[in-house]
Amino acid sequence: MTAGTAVRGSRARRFEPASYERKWRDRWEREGLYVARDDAAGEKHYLLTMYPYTSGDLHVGHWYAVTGPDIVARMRRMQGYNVMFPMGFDSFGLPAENAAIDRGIHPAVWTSTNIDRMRAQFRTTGCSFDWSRELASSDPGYYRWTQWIFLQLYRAGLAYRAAAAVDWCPKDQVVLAREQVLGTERRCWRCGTPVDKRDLEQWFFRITNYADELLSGVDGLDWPEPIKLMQRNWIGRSEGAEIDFPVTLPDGSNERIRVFTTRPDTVYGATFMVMAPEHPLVSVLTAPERRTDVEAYVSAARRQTEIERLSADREKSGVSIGAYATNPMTQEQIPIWIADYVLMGYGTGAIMAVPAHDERDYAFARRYDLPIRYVVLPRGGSPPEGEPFVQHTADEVLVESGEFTGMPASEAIGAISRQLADLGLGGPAVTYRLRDWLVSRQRYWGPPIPIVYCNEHGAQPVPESELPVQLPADVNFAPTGVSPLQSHAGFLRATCPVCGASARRETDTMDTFVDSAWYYLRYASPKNDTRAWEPEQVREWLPVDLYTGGAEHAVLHLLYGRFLTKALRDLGLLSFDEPWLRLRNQGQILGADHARMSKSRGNVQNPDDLTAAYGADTVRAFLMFIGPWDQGGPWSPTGIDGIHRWLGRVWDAALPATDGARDTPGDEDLLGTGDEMTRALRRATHVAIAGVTDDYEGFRFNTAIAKLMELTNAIVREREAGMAGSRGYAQAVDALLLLLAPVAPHIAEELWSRRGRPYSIHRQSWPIHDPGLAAATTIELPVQVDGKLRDRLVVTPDTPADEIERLALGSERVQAYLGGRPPARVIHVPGRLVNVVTPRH
Ligand code: ANZ
Repeated sequence: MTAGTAVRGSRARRFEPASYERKWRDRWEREGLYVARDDAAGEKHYLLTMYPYTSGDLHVGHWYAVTGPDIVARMRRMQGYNVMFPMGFDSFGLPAENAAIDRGIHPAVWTSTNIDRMRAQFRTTGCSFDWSRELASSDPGYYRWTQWIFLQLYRAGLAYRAAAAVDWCPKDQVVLAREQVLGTERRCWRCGTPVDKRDLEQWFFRITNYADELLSGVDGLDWPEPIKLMQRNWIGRSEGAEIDFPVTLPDGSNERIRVFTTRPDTVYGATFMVMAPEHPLVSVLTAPERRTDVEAYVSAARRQTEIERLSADREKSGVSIGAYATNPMTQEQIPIWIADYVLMGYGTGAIMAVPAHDERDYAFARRYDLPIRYVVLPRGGSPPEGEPFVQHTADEVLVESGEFTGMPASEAIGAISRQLADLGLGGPAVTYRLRDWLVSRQRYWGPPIPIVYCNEHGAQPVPESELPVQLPADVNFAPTGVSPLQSHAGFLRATCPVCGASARRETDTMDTFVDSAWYYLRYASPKNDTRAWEPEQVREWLPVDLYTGGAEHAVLHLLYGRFLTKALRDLGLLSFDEPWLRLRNQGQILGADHARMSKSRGNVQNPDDLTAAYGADTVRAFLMFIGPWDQGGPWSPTGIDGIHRWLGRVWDAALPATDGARDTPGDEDLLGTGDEMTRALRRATHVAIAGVTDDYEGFRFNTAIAKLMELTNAIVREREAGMAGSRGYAQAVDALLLLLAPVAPHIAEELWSRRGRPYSIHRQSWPIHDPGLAAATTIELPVQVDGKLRDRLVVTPDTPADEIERLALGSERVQAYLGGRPPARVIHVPGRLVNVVTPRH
């Protein structure tokens, strides 16, 4: 329909999102508007948002998470970038399996039903995902390559099997990764059940080989500082020395107990040693008469958690093993104890105890009456009474420390480490809190680990040509504590790739974090069925330029992906060091009661209902307007109406007016100063272009929308002043629609089309702001008397209205017409003109 025939209030003129949103989405999809082409012109821009668990319905939080990056993706396309913005599903893992168990349906069925529903819901958000690249981690075409990656790591010695005391959830009947054990109460991350310990053969990835590079690489990343700090703390680098303490075994042979210490300067004060109860030398060294006590202590310690063992206020306990080691500096024989405050998994699992300078060693020495010898003191100071001396400042010196006596402690750290190295008894060392990544799970719904066990040849990798090791569908997956695959005879049966004899297949599956540690690579060539990724496409698209997602993945997922990238690089399979150059985290959308949205609280907002009532654009704009995107905020049920009204105003402003009330031709004559009047609008337009672009780039969507609202107001004012027919007006409306397109893609497309502009608005060039126009520091305001131009005022754009009216009335020329009488009226159109109406005679 053409504008001229439109009738006010007719159906087609009304702002009714339901009448066009779906139409445009279908067309975008049909025409592949957002499909990323490998060979397209423009600088590549790979924008990725974390793929979701296939948990069921999309909630408002999903909408919130994806709309932000979608805005940026849409702007980048209009700026001429070749954008890839893919989406997929994290469809393996416990959530799917547990839900399937609860509902009695197969995980595969449950998962694919959810994927279909979630994909359809994602489409209603209007997000510009490239669905041609969709992937799901539970698809054999995907997990085949997860298994392939496992094999590459295995061959490189980066995947290994080891017995480990692992955290075990008695409810889910599954081994947990260290990170899945939450809080000091050590509860399962999924079900909150307190976690036990069990000893099992497990598969690990050797992430600790990369501890140093994972740490130093953090510095160069454009990530939020709190996330970078969490990565650093998780890796937990500690500098010090390793020192060997010689021991003689009962059979007369010589051994050494290696310790890690951050205070090699205190070695002369090491009056006893403490080993972790699990230390392999404990049983060898224990004197026969101490064996019963030691064994009882060891088994008690194993039942405790790391947190309990490390807790500072707990009374220290331990037992002597009846053996002695030699302090390598004093040559004294010092007794060896075991105590649960020393952990096997940190440093070397043994310490030199320096009770004079360490709180825990001090408490232990007091309890068991072991010698305490002060070896570091403030210059000229004396030992404190009844407590250890733990400060470590620049002004301390060594005492009773042989040739090092009198040396500043800070210097002695290096000097003693060097001397120990010269003696072949250790040297400077660094240790990390980071542990190797436990990747095996005794569950069904994950990629089977591609290993078989042969009686003759032990663990053997499945040949790559036999991948994928398919998950059989016909299993009983009720949780029993062992993998359901263990009772599947067909799955278990395998042949040894070395000798061809029958072998038994590994039944553990991989942690879902393995899937998500490489999915960003798969999007580059998602359909390739001969390789995990096509090197050429990976070179073109990777690394990811901008990654977005929840801050809850600050440590694990992000660290695992970084590790895998580095490991694959070292295997010659990738040529970059970091997968995600820039990271932004969205905040959380809370319920109207300011609490986390949850079904049990009944404060969950269903995006489907909102979309049906208001349309997707309103929901998107509303969510982005709640507050800074990285902070989230509470849902306010009233706010959405205001946003909806704003889009209604955009609608009215963008369609040619037909109500005839204001923009009659006579108005233009009356005002007579069209050029000056559009100058203010032009300025408002260019200010908006600059500000909105900058805000989108900085993820400040709320302030971007505020600026779009200001521009809308400026346009509406212009229309009310009768300027809707001018060229400047049309340009301002076009600019508004272009700037609005990333936030509200449907209404922007609909209005663009109704204004006769070429399809699609999402393929237009991003408006470029003219700093000269935006930066005008003063404006000229025409001053009329009874509609005729009589004077001009030069003011700043932010001069208050009453001040402008005062200046206009104070003008000599205006006063000449008023002749001392008060005016009948003063009409002030902000930014455009002042018209003084004289009283009638
Ligand atoms: C002697 C010493 C003297 C120590 C002194 C401290 C102060 P961070 O900084 O956390 O790395 N330690 C080493 N391995 C341990 C283990 N497996 N379990 C429990 N404690 C262990 O801490 C390193 C310090 O923690 C090491 O330095 C060691 O005690 C202890 F005045 O060695 B220190």
